[in-house]
Amino acid sequence: MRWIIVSNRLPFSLNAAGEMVPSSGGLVTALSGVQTDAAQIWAGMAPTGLTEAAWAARPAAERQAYQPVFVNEALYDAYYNGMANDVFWPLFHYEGSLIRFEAANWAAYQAVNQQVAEAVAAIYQPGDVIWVHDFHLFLLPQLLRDLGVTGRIGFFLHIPFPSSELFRQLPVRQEILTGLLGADLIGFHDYAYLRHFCNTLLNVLDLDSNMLSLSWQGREVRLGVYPASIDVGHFQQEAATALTHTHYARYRAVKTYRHLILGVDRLDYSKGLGLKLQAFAQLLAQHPELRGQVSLLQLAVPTRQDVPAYQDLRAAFERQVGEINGAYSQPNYVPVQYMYTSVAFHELLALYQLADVLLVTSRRDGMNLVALEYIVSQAAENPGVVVLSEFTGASSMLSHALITNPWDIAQTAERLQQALEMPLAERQQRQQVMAAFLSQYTASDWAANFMRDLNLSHLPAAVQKTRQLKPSAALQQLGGDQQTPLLLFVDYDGTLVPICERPEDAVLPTASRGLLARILQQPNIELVVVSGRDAAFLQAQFGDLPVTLAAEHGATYYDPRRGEWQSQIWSQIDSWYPSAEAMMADYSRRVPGSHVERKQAAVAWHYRQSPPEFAHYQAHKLKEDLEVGLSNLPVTVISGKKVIEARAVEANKGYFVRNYLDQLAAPRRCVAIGDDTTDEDMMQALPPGSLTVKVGEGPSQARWRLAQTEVLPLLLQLAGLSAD
Ligand code: GDG
Repeated sequence: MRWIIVSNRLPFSLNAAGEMVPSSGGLVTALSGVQTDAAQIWAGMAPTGLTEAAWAARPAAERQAYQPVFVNEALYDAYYNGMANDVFWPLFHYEGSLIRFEAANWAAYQAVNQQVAEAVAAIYQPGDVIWVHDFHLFLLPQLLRDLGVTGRIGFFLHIPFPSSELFRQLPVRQEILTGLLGADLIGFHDYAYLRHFCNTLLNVLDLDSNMLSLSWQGREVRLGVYPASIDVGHFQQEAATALTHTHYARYRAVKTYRHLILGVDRLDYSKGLGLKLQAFAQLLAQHPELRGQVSLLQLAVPTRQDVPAYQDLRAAFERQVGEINGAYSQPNYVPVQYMYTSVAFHELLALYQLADVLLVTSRRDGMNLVALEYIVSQAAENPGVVVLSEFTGASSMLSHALITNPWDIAQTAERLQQALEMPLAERQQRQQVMAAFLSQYTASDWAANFMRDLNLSHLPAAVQKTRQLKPSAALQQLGGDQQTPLLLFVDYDGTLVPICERPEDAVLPTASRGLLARILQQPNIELVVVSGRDAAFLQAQFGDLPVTLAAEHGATYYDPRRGEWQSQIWSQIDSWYPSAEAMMADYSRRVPGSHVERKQAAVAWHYRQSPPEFAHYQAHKLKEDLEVGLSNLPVTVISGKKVIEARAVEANKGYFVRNYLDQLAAPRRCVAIGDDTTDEDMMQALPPGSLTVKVGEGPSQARWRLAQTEVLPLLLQLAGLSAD
């Protein structure tokens, strides 16, 4: 098995000498920390300066490890800057005012995703697992499916997933979601992001999920929370090297003040650098004794420098640095030391070691790996303190950091003071807890957890354990003695007739009625229609055809030989029905568009026409109310597609079929055909060797599957008739 990792960029750039230089950034840090035995290929955009011809001349080992995608420069710009950076990045970081949506950029985004999908599909081999990363490639999972990839596809989002209130502003919201749903597993850093995603699915696609998985186009899509981590061992090992010590000594020599607060961020508005400076300025304003004693060293890594919003941000930030330094500088003391650059890895480690406090004030941050790196780089005998924004994914993991709301400047200033004054014992205790956690949860664990769940996901092929049935082969599959009479249990909606938007429109077509009449003229064949519909509806459809009708999931049935309906209910319906009905009536007053359906042995609350998110929430509440209020009574509470139903315990297709079979004197060759989950009970109740058929998509225990349009041809074949 190989892993094909796909991200926007490959994890290296080329220097002037044409050598590969590892890139920095959160995604690369997380992924390059993963230790695995699986062979890996990394696909992504070719780095600047690499041509197709130059790539073909690179060593074979490189060409096997990476699959560069060569995209036209203007197209790349529209996809990357125009769409990813000007739409998704601000939207997903709650910066609505910075969003610039343009149709041309969206077209470029689609085109580049398509190009990447084709490059990946070209190297894909059966058995490979594809792991797609981040917001540049939202469309990739479904595009890969469209190109015939049937293997496992995982998707991990490195940035937050915003509240559905915000996501819904996106003009291409449906396309993004359906693109993603081509994956078998979609992972997030934090539970809140997963929650937002599930609400969004409900609001935009009217898709219900239980936060763990959902069913989409006959496949199961799993969902999960996998906070990213770092290669802890590598950080600890490199922190102890001579190179790190050299950098440390150099910085230590020029540290003439007592305390160092460190910031390490890309110069991005999501990182809250302005808020950081305000908090630091407030600390100095309120604590004159700290002036000359504490300095903030901000490493601001250049990023997206050609985007105007980033140029403005840099100018504003530098102005703010100037103002603070103007106000508080002293000879030999610069309050804010600002480096607009990235530094070498060992130099970064030295800074982590030197700093007394790491200050992270992100306005939003998917995770923030810098905080994790700082923690594992601390010496146990004199560790520093992390002041961490509560709007980072990392704040859920780093329980013993000093958490702050970065918008509350006074609070952050106070946290800084608390960090600077924190006694050694408390610093050690906090550090110990977090370092111990991280030593058990590294980047490899992150990836292993994700991959484990991805491997558990159902492949489209695995769902097909229920095999496709050709009507002409049905009798042969059924087996048994040809003289033994046939007994067919057949569901109505979605099986004998297609599902209709309005249930009252699902009447039995005259042509179908004619075919059924022909089938029923054959000797040794009996048809039982088992449906959730009420008796009156079924009677209206089948009229005087000699069909046994089981209404309300078998609560009552009509025997054409006797010409009367018989109840199957022995329990006390009155013991629960009025209360269930009253509770549902109460909910239908609260939830617009919902209504109560009263049946003989069941009462149901329907909310198909209601505002999805609110109705979904109320449905959960109603189900709970019913379960608590009706506990120990002979009733089953079921949640179906946009319906909550309370039914007599006997109103169950499996229960009905079992009783029906018990009454028979002689054996039968049995067949059950249905499309819904309630039909699974019916299939389970049949004797071994029966023919069980699932209609349409979705998981099922049935041995066979076919399309709704093939149900009548199947019945004809079973009756020994041809379809014409
Ligand atoms: C995205 C999400 C999420 C930084 N400066 C230098 C340098 N770095 C390295 C750090 C760290 C990485 O870059 C930054 O990672 P973060 O996680 O803090 O942030 P993003 O780049 O925004 O990453 C983020 C992440 O993806 C992973 O899913 O946590 O929320 O925004 O590893 O060490 N490395 C070197 N020199 C520098 O100057 N060598």
